[in-house]
Amino acid sequence: MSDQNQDTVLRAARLLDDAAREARAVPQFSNEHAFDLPTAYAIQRAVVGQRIARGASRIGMKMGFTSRAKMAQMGVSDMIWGRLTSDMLLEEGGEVDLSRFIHPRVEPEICFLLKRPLAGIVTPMQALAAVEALAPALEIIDSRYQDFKFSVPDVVADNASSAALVVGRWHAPDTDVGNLGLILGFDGRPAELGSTAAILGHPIRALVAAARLAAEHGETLEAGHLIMAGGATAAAALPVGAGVRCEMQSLGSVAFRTSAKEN
Ligand code: OOG
Ligand code: MG
Repeated sequence: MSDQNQDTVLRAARLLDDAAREARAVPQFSNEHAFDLPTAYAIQRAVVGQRIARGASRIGMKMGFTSRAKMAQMGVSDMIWGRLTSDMLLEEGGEVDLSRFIHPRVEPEICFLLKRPLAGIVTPMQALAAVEALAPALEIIDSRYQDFKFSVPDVVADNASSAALVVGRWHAPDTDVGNLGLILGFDGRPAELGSTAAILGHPIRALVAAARLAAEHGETLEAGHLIMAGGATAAAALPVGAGVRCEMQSLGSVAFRTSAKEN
């Protein structure tokens, strides 16, 4: 990487890391000057590297834009991925402090826990054979960009908007999650309805894609890692002081509460 490019990576990484820590939106980095996808992933690596230097550890990978609902909501058509770290994992059923976020949204996902490493081109059967357990999950996303607007390189640099995740009860890996109805709601009022089939036709395909993309970037999905398959529905803005619950057919529910106070 050229010195100039290296400088862009470090500058963007600092900007995005500060924005996340201060819960303050920043202008899209691509407005200032265009950068390509490899540079975007290098920025993401540097952003997460700063968090790891402060004591967080890597716990897995998230997939983004694996459903049409998400692609349509955000106006993009490329699959992306991001890095999950220990500071993002929140307690199921707990209270989430909204003051740490800028404009948080929540979306229903499936989470896979791996029992062995996975990388490269694998079949859905091979991917499933590496799964220890799977669970209904909620991802909290929070773009560090103003108005939650970005280009694909922008959102990749911003670690795919990832902010936090809450994972429900684990189920056996052979549990059929191909087409499960789901309802995401606030205080019992439905906000989004959908099916796990919206995730690439079957959520296991998100794990197949994660293994391929990891290898393309010189990474491996490790035993013990959590892999988030991507939102099955559009994301919904998180209200303050609300009970947030997603009920998934045959998997049960995953829930948390939001604090009463915003920024
Ligand atoms: C980007 C993150 C996409 C998903 O599940 O599709 C994502 C965003 O929507 O801001 O997490
Ligand atoms: Mg997501």
